[in-house]
Amino acid sequence: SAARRGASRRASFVVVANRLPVDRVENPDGSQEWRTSPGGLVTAFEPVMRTHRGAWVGWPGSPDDDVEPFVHNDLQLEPVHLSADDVELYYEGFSNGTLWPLYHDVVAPPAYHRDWWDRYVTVNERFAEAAARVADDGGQVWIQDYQLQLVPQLLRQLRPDLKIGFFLHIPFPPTELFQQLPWRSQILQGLLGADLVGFQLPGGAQNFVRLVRQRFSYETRRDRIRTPDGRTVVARAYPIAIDSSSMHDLAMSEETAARAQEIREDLGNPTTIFLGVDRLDYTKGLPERIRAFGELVADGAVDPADAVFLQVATPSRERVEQYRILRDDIDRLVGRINGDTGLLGRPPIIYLHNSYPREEMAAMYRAADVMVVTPLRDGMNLVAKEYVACRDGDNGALVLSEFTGAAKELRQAYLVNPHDIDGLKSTMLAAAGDSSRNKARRMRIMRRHVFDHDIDHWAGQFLDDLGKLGPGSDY
Ligand code: GDG
Repeated sequence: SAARRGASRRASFVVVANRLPVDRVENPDGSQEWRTSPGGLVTAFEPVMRTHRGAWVGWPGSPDDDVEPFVHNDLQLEPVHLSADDVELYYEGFSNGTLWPLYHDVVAPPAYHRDWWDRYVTVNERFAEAAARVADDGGQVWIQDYQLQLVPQLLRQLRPDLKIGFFLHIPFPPTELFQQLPWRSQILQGLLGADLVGFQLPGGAQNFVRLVRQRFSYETRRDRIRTPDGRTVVARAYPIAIDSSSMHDLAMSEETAARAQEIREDLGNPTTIFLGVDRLDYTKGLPERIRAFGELVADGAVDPADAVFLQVATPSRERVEQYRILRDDIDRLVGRINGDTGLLGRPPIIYLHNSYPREEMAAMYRAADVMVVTPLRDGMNLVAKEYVACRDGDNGALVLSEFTGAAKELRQAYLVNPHDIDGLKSTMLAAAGDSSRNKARRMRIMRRHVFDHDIDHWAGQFLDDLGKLGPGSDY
């Protein structure tokens, strides 16, 4: 394997994230190896990792597993140990049972438990110590996401020489909601340890600055905050993107074209394929969209002999109570609709609770006539951008919730309020029935945006700004 064990060397660029960008896989002969996990972040950091001496600090993905630092595909990996208790309290508990619902507009009720919080602090300390060990003098450290909001401050205490950046992948909530958090001041102080705090949307950055001003009376000017120790913290939006050209190339390959054709045939060659692709998460608006489609079939507006809804729901956070409830709700809903309105061999909804290789996802995007993305709240939503990147000709339509970050960029999508079932129904019909000319025009504009603002552009913008800030700068 490409892995090399041994003592870590110091790195001038360090990414800190809950998970390492690798998964342990078992070979048929029982041996194990690491494989780079699919997903954008690794790709985003690859160029920087290569030009700098890069390292990645994160959890290897299984509890109670002691992994030594190792090198995989030229990437230096620094594992952070999590016990089964850590996973339960810090990850499933505080991160996914408190912060995730709170930051997504409390679409599910957040739970506040002091033992979850205590463990969140302990684990954040562990990540900060690992980053402090590996970062070279004056290096740059980029911390990722809601699981690690205390790391900026903890790391600054250990290593005041570093330039520290933080990026939040999920929404930063309105101030009224954030104030519910019993540990609101600690979280804000944690983030203020960074030189640059990045958000998906300007609104999130503004919420953060306003909270800091209200709670601590720090001096703020637009996107800048002065801290009492004389530092400047900048809070700004960096809408995340995808590796558009590699996604496009994958979708345009002959293999993908053939597979897309096969998928259409397997689905009975309907005129219209509606597609949904989501982690099975209560923020994604799955029941709303399924209910709306079910009503269209029941009303006779959509003929199951002629249209199908393909829903891929990737298993997610299955040990968290709310996720189990959601899964049962969706099972019941899909079963009811297919039972009530399906024809022999033609269930209106094909529901797949599974995850697929990138190639298969690209083929589904290519096969789909209408992509339906209806989260109740979503920081960005990469699926919407991936669909756009996978289109070529003049067909294809994107139905997109107003409550996604992506809706601020993809203005030519068929925008919709996912709480409004009638609105969902009419928008899905409008998208399916629009003229090729309109669809082509909308798609062309969105495609240009997705290609001009790709993942390299995203990482470049953030790191350029970070380079200008921090210790030794007079920004
Ligand atoms: C968080 C924020 C923000 C899904 N199923 C499979 C699969 N996927 C891939 C998609 C896409 C990614 O997972 C999902 O990204 P999203 O952005 O849609 O949603 P979250 O997982 O909630 O991500 C979100 C994002 O972070 C980045 O900042 O946009 O707002 O919530 O890339 O394609 N990929 C494969 N098989 C699957 O079955 N290979």
